[in-house]
Amino acid sequence: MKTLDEFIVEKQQEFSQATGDLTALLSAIKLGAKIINRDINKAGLLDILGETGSRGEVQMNLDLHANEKLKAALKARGEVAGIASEEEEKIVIFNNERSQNGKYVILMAPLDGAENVEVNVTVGTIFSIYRRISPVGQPATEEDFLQPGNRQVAAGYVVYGSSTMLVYTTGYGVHAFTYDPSLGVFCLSHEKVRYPEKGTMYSVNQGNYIKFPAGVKKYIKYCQEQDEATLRPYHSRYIGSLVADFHRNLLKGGIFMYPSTASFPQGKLRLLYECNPMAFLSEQAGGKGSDGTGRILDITPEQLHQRSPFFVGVCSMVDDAERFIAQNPE
Ligand code: P6P
Repeated sequence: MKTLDEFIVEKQQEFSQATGDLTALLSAIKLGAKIINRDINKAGLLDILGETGSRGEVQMNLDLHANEKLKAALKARGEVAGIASEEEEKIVIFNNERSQNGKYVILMAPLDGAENVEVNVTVGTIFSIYRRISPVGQPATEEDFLQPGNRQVAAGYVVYGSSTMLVYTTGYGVHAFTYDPSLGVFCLSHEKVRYPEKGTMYSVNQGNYIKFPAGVKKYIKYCQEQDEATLRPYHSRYIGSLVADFHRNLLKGGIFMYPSTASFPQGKLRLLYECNPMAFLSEQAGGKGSDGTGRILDITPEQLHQRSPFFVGVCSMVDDAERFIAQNPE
């Protein structure tokens, strides 16, 4: 059994700064994950469910609870100069002296799919880590957060499912750790996770079908056709929780799609703290992350909470989706 801490120390030289930064950063995320894991497991017994008004989307109290726990854990680490969060309108700059000397900024979705907790369905935490570009020793600025996804130094997620797992990459492969609550540690369970060569699952909310772009509709029909040579029809699997759908597709081979829809003309998922980290992980596992026309990680962000259409998973499946979209321009 190898714990996350032991694994990180062993691999520390692979992180961009071999000074123990990754250990500190992931330790803070690990602490936040343990607290969130504990609280969602008894959410029904605590007064942390229920909806609160918010910008554009219903926020669950649990979302806000997870945000506060992760923010506190990260603020306590001198390596983090500030965070951006799905639950925060603006960037949160950590103004204490230690944090102003922090070299990293973190973007996060503290509890993606929180609405699923009420019905006991898997949810997740997503994080994305960048080296700041503003001068160390001064407060972080918004430019630190609006970097293209190809500048990430680390990214990962925690999936709170039948077991709780932390999955991350620093650009040297994808590694997964399963939480052992009896010991309070994350133990290495999957080293260098790779997508299967071929995928047989597609994840999309078919309820939006009528409003999808023509190319997406044609690709979905392609997934449903009978063709043994290409293992079709694929299985349709959709949990409605990005981290859960992504994690299953990573292990079993599939594609996740959230195209533009009538309700979300730019797509629903957030570029900075949902699409970019998942695309980084996907590429590191031998897959792809696309907005339907090009590499997600090459998009230069303009706004903190901007959305993007998202196609992520096995290379050949994302290639097929892009091909149908290109052949059927709107
Ligand atoms: P829909 C959860 O709200 C989320 O942000 C992702 O985790 C998930 O993939 C998507 O939205 C589900 O959206 O519109 O299919 O319910």
